[in-house]
Amino acid sequence: MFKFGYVAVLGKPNAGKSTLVNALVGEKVAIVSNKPQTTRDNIVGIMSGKDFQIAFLDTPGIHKSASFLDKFMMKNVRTAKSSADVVLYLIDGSKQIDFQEIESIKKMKADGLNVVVAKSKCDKISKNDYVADVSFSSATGENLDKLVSLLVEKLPNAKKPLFSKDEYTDKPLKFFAAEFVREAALKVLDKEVPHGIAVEITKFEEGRLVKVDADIVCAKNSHKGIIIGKGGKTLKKIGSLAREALEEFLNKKVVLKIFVKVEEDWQNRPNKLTSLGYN
Ligand SMILES: Nc1nc2c(ncn2[C@@H]2O[C@H](COP(=O)(O)OP(=O)(O)OP(=O)(O)O)[C@@H](O)[C@H]2O)c(=O)[nH]1
Ligand SMILES: [Mg+2]
Repeated sequence: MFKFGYVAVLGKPNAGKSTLVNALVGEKVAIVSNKPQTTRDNIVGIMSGKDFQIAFLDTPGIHKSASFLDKFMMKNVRTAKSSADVVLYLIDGSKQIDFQEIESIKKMKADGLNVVVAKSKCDKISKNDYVADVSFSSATGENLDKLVSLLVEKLPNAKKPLFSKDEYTDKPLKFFAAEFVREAALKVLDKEVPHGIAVEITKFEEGRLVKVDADIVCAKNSHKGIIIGKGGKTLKKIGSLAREALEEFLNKKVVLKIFVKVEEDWQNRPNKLTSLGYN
């Protein structure tokens, strides 16, 4: 019998959710960074097997809401949790056990959700002795097959896959252009600066070349100078990293122009959030 279903991938910021989804989908559908709160939108990543298809919902890491942007992110987590057939909860295996987190997993189970708990990053030294359903590593691939079988077991039966075999995400190319710029900014910048960034694509023209204009929107005037850097050095670095990632993704040459704009406190302005696609 064929199986199809949605699996919401939940966990704290930095637990390794996006890295896992990319590893299983086999394409980079979600950006990754060593800084928390990288993912903001729910992103569908589709894994097609011989007798199953899983539509993963990569979600933002669970954290306390401070801004309207945080609220938007946590709303995404709730939507994913309530719409999925299975919740895959990731515990960061490289971090100490968090008892509050264990309580919230118990609550999800008590609420009747179909939960698989997996411990990530098993290639790293662990001080976390929580016994999960499976321990895995996206970095080495260890136990990924076991994790997938646990999920498939819990999926509903279906007549056929919902998506075609070559589909792997629900997002348009423009979304990835914006995300790759944000990923490059997360790589190059430090402290609170990258978290105060949003990226808006103002031009996306696909021909023999792909021409992309992007605005990096930052929340404070003082951040603008940091993002541009001395003689434009930092922005150049962000631009070339983002261009390389986008070229690899699209398999085409890309001409990318980036501009930096200040929108004071955009994370707390509902209208601005909407125009940036966070709604
Ligand atoms: N050693 C090791 N590192 C990993 C593994 N999986 C993820 N990481 C690293 O953990 C960090 C966070 O990974 P992400 O995939 O962005 O984590 P996330 O849970 O999506 O984070 P948010 O989007 O912020 O909620 C990155 O630096 C990854 O390279 C793994 O299996 N082993
Ligand atoms: Mg993520």
